[in-house]
Amino acid sequence: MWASLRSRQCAAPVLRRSTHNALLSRGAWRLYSVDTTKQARYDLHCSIASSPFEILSWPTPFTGESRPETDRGKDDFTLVPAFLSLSEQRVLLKASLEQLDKVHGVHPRLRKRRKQVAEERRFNTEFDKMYDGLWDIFLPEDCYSWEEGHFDSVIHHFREAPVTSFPSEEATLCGILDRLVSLTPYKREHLIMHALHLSERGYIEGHVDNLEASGNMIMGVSLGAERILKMTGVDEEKGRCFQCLLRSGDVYITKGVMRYGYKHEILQTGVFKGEPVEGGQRLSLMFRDVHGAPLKDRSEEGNTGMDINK
Ligand SMILES: O=C(O)CCC(=O)C(=O)O
Repeated sequence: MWASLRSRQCAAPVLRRSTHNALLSRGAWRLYSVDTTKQARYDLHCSIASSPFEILSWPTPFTGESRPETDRGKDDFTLVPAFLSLSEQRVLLKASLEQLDKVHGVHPRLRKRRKQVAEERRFNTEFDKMYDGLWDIFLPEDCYSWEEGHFDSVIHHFREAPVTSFPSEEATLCGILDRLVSLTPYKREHLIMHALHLSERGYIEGHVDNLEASGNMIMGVSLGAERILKMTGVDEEKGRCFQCLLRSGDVYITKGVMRYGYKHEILQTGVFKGEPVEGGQRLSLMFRDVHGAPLKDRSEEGNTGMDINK
């Protein structure tokens, strides 16, 4: 069922007949990252070392000046580094892993293995030091049953499940979801959510999400290991390629040209600005708007978070 979210086809024909051009032309978003702690913004062509973007190829070089042929699509990719605090990440990760277990069930053999791991961790005094952050929540690879990915699938070594609601939505989790939804121009009831857990060996090949299955926007929340998101232009965007380093707690949003005119890909391991990115288990929570979703009325909103969608 979830394969239907994705396809390898290029998107240009739909761009031309897109009903979402109104959104594309609003031009309100930029290909920048917003650092919520430092209030910093990085443009794609920003050369400072801490920028989370790396250009791999771009036909018209950046000069620092804004030019339409250089800037096309820049408004359509946003990265919000460190949007979720560690405690928020922990709550969301636990809930998402619980949801995956609920949907797929846990084989008795894996239950036994998980018990064994819990015991080992209880008696390992080094464990707390070794696994700070989120790593006590992820279990070793052999505690999960992974899908290998069949021949036409773009995802390999993963577990995936739709999320209509979480097994238990207490106030903290609801607050986190509200904050995430506040980054989008849609209401929660108009967003399709799913959780995608990649094993250490897991990766996602370049693809454009199925045009029929959802609308103009895709938002991803990264939890766990650092991974590289590679964006490669197709058709009119061919020749443009950049990558973005996703860390735990980061949120990225693609729409318009970046949604329809670029393939997105999550690498297993890679090199970002000359530094190796080792990979590891990662869980992403993905949000997509349903076709025809109305934009929410901003005047109705409470102050739930940061609005990057102006
Ligand atoms: O995990 C991600 O960030 C991307 C997921 C993805 O490519 C997909 O669900 O189609």
